[in-house]
Amino acid sequence: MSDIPGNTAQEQQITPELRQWIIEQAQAGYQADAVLKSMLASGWTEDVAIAAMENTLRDHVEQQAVQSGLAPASKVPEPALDESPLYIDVGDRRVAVLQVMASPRVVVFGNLLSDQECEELIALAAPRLARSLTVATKTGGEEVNADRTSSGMFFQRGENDVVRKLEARIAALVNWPEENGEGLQILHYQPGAEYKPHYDYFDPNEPGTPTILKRGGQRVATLVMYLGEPEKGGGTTFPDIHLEVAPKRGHAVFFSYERPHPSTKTLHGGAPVLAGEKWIATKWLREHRFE
Ligand code: PD2
Ligand code: ZN
Repeated sequence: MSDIPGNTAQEQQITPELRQWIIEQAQAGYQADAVLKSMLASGWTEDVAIAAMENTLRDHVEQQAVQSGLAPASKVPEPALDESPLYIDVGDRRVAVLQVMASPRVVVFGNLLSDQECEELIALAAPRLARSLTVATKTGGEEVNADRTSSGMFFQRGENDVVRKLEARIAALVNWPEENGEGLQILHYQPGAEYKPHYDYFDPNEPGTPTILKRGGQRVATLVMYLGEPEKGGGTTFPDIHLEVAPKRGHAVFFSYERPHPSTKTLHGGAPVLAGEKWIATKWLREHRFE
């Protein structure tokens, strides 16, 4: 590994030369812990060295992405996980943090909904179910899609007590304004039903997308909440990262995507239900107020 530039460790200043050195070490294939060790040996304090590495590499990756023609990253919803809490207090409930992945950002929560709330949502939705539609990206309208064999419905934002309570809870959990959320969607999957892998953001290259974006900008995060568990199958899969989240009642999986691009690795699907029935509620979060 090359020498660390300058003799600034006493002042702990992140100079452009230091930033350049950090980028070069990463490009040369040195792992983060080796680079950190080298900085510590030169007198850097751990906090400053870690922050310098994280900030420098994050900015660099973002710069490269924009230079290669990608849209700049959007701000995204994010739960407060900095101190690795086991629970997040969302006002009326303590939500358990069960699993956290940094990139892509995927977080599995437990105890987001009570059994009674799950049952109430299912009962209110059941009489209003219809075969699920997906957004027709060619036109901006909606269409039946063989890749999505569930049935579903949307609640209006704030439509009833249980929806209002849940929406306030979600806003507190992921630090995102309630008004940027689409209405809660309830989906019901019977045996054999599935939702083939897809991205939840709107494809910027589709002609219908500009119309869709007028209602609140891009989707930037998704929260899938499990209301009723099947006996087998029905997990939420993330093929790029070989992850499958079990559809356990009261649990939820959150994931965010800072630009509408596959580099976010947020391809995901609902695996076929093999036995029993699966019920979920999905909350899609937009960049801006959703009208
Ligand atoms: O039901 C699911 O697990 C699932 C999978 C993929 C739901 C959604 N996407 C969605 O509602 O966007
Ligand atoms: Zn989805």
